[in-house]
Amino acid sequence: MWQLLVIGTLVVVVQGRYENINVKQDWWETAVFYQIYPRSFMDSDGDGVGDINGITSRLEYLKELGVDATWLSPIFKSPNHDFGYDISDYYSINPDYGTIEDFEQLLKKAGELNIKVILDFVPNHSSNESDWFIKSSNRDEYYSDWYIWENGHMNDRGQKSPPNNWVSLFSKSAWSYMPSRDQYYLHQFGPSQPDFNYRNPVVVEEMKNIIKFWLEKGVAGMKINAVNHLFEVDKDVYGGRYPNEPITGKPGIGPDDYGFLDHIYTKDQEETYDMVSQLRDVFDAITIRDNLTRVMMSEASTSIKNAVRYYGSGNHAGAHIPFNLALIADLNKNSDARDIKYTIDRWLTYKPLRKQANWVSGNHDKSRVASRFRGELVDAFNMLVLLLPGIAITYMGEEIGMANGFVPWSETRDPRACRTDDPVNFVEVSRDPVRTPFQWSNGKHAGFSNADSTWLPVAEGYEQLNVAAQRSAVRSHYQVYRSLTALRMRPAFRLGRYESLALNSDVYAFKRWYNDDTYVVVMNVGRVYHVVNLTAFDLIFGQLEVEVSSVLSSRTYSDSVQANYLDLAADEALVLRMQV
Ligand SMILES: *[C@@H]1O[C@H](CO)[C@@H](O)[C@H](O)[C@H]1NC(C)=O
Ligand SMILES: *[C@@H]1O[C@H](CO)[C@@H](O)[C@H](O)[C@H]1NC(C)=O
Ligand SMILES: *[C@@H]1O[C@H](CO)[C@@H](O)[C@H](O)[C@H]1NC(C)=O
Ligand SMILES: CC(=O)N[C@H]1CO[C@H](CO)[C@@H](O)[C@@H]1O
Repeated sequence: MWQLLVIGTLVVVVQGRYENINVKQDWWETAVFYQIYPRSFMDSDGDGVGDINGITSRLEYLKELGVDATWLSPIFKSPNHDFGYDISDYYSINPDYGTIEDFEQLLKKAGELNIKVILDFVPNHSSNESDWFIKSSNRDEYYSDWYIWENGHMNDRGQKSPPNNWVSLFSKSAWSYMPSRDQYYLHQFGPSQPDFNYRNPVVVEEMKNIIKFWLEKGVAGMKINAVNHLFEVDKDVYGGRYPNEPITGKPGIGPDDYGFLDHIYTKDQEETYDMVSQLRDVFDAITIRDNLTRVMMSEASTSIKNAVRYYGSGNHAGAHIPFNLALIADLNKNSDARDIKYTIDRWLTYKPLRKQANWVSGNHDKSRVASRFRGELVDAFNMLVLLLPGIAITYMGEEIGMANGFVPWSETRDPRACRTDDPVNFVEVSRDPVRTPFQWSNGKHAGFSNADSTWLPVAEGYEQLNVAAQRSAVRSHYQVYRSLTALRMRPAFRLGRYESLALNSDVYAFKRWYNDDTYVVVMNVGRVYHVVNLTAFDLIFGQLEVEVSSVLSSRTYSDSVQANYLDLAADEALVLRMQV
């Protein structure tokens, strides 16, 4: 077995270097995906909330960036307790965002521009205002068992209390009482997001129908949200009662906090992987029929070993693109070049050999790159996302280096922040700062809307930091981003091999090559100047030419540098090409 593995690896090496350049790749395999949070992208009708026609009006911008596909955070009907992540009707469009005709128009225009559209699907829970949940809470025969209902307990003081100690991701009990059934329902997220019962086959059928419905409409794929929360432990194994989760004992965490418990019964359950494979079959059936791949993306915040299981194994295909959240979860302000190398190489090590990697540097839940690291490293992170092997996934605004906005308590909308009831510490969990309106120009509300006020305030500094300014500037994050998407079309980035080094604790570098075309991407993520010697890489010597340089670099396109003596300013990041 061991020998077979070694031989298999060698074959890959040989093929990687000498294969014909016309290697067949499916459309998604090296695509750039751009996440749009529709509420904050572009408001076309002046109500202060972004919408579908707004997106349609800006599809050319995506084209200009070199984006192949966009995935939209949920646009389905929702009372917006969690801004679309609580869906009340999976078959219709949220009127805040427009109509089904508007969406069809978006698909049409996107098709003309050859931009694929992916929808975000939230299968773990519906809204508490969906007909399904309302019927279920009234014990309607057909829907009664669609959600997780449990009897409460009487506590010592004779008061009704939740079935067990489970805590929601949005803090406090994961159970809420419903008088109409005199029972509690489970919600792993907010109380407006009751969890579906995946042990009910009728529910599973409905979920497959939803996917089918939107794929038939012409979307190129779906992103399956929070997939590792689909199942809870089988209570029948525990005598018909859901067991308490063990306490982590982490210091400084109270019983209302999600981190108080070790979530061994409410996430990453074994049944999840088979469910993902069943959902994948729905995508494949339509892919085969139309001879056009419909992609399944999946999102799970979990350990690396669980994360790579979403690729599937053997005859059980998983997602095409299980999100790799390592650049978000494993790196922070204090990370140095060695941490970056370790994080990237670790993911590539765990990833199944023949599958495509993917790189995500941000989303609508996580602090922006300019704030999570620092503004000077925006280009370096875009180089990672766009030039590492595999798929690139960009959250809107990262291409211009948007930073977290400031949203005071009085204007806070995120239910995760509101649930804390804490006008001081809410900032630690609020996701509003990464959802502030997109910065198009230095005009009113940054060109996002001409309403009197917008649903979240525009971030400070938009007068300087916006698309219009960066478009007309000679050097800007936007220009760097475009150069990178153009560069990644080359075989060295689409098909080439990867090798990396931490040249010292501040300088991370990687090499990508295909046949004789060789590149080195090098970034000084430290705060001081360094001289490095790139000949530490095999077959790197002589002169290299600058292809792309970070905004603050003193170097520009086609400058020459010496491999054995490269001086890098603090924060400087370069893409270099070997001269032959
Ligand atoms: C749904 O949940 C939200 C938030 O907890 C609550 O304000 C609302 O009244 C609930 N709606 C129904 C129909 O139960
Ligand atoms: C399917 O599409 C690919 C290119 O997209 C084409 O090469 C192939 O011939 C098609 N197969 C069939 C059966 O139409
Ligand atoms: C760079 O490294 C190579 C070999 O690793 C060495 O021969 C050379 O002297 C080094 N150059 C400088 C300027 O330190
Ligand atoms: C990255 C992502 O999709 N996060 C979502 C996970 O699911 C919860 C509940 O549906 C949302 O609130 C997050 O935004």
